[in-house]
Amino acid sequence: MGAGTIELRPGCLYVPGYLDREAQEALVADLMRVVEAAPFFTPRMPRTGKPFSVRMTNCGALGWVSDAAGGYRYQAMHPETGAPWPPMPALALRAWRDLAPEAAIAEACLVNHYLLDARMGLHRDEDEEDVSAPVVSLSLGDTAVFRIGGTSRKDATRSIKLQSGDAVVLGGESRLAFHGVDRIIAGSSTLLSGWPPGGGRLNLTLRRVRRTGSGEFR
Ligand code: MD3
Ligand code: FE
Repeated sequence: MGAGTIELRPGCLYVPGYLDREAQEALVADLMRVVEAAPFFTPRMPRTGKPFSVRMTNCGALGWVSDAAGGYRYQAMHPETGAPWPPMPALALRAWRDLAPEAAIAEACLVNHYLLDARMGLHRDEDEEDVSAPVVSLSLGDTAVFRIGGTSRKDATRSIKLQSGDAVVLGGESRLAFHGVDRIIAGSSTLLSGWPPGGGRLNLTLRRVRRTGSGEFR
């Protein structure tokens, strides 16, 4: 745990300024290539088909997708192009190794794009078979007002601002905590002035999805 790391609640580590400006710019350049191969899509709620306000894509072996017919799931192909997801940027994998050194290698990197009116309601991440591994989040661009509670929807929540370059590691008791993004603060960062169109905020979440099998490379 670095000097600047703050434990927001048990298992929830907040690392402000984890990526410096140069690393943030390099990661944005990598993400441009990811999005060329795997364009952003609009996920939809299971059954109702209500669209998310956040657009998403993925890189790595598996990607998180959701639509009315199939619901929340991980799959190896883009839901619209049918192509396999592009590889994870080396910088993202390096962050995983550094921030989740005990975990098996990350299989999925979900890339969320928030335009200024996008938000993400309070939810739990429970579509992964392996919830013993943490989730690692990297924020780029405009600041998000992020909310995290406990493992029950009724638990008290606290709010923190996630700025460009900040990392969060969600493990242990916090792995199944409720969390969401209340809003994006317009004009709070210059990082995404060139790309993606509309600027806003990008968030990467790196995850282990499957349990590690015997003899599997890690
Ligand atoms: C707390 N993304 O993609 S990242 C998501 O900023 C998601 O885009 C938000 O929630 C975003 O599912 C939050 C921080 C985060 C990620 C996973 C968590 C917080 C978490 C898992 C458990 C508890
Ligand atoms: Fe989540």
